[in-house]
Amino acid sequence: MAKATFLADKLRAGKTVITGWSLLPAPMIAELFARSGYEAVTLDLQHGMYDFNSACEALALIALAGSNRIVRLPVGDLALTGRLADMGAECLIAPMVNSKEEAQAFADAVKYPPRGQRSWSPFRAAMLSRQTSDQYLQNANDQTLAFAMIETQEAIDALDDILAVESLDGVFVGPSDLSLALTHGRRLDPNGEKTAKACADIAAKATEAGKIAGIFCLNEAKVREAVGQGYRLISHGIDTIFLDHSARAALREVEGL
Ligand code: 3PY
Ligand code: MG
Repeated sequence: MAKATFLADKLRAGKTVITGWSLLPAPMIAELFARSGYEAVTLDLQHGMYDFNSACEALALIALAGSNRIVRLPVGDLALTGRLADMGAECLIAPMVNSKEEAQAFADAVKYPPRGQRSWSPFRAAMLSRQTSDQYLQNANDQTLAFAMIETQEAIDALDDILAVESLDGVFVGPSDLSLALTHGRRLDPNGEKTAKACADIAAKATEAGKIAGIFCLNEAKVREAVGQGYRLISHGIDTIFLDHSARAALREVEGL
């Protein structure tokens, strides 16, 4: 059986990883992303419809198809953080992290002592990463990534402190919420100039602090811009949008017959 290739190793080696983004809780959709060649697939438990059971199933199918496994958590859910790490998520993205304390509590839920306070029993994660429990214990803190989302004014104000949390591996920018924060709620402008400038600043600071920078992108131009800004974990391709666009296009082809 092929040896697992860990997301953490790729990102720490400076590789750019593009992740598909799945909101629809049919695990085979996540598998389709993986089989179509996406190097990683993210299951969205914040704004998507995944629950614990559908996420568990999808994580296994992504692993089976040979891609890397990422979850975006619901806001502030430390219990689910540990449970999804146990079920084989290699990277956990926590939304709306606004302070050093919140970043620390989240990273503590991802890492085993002495680096954190994750509780032991990763039988599924060990299985999916093809390791014995002893091997898993030895490697888990390096192989299981904690990313805090930076998407509020509070987070920007606390960025240096958040980046100083040692056990945090990276930050992940949510440009939509960030644009709302930057315009005091007046404008949703994830692709705008002001948002782009803030994204560039966050990537520069993260890289300087030795953290991995990640970002949610809504089009190809934004992916290119993000790569140039130093982002390495980049989402591009959302199942709901794929389906919506394809359904409209298919219907247009036969409309009026
Ligand atoms: C944002 O852009 O705010 C996100 O969280 C992406 O889903
Ligand atoms: Mg957001």
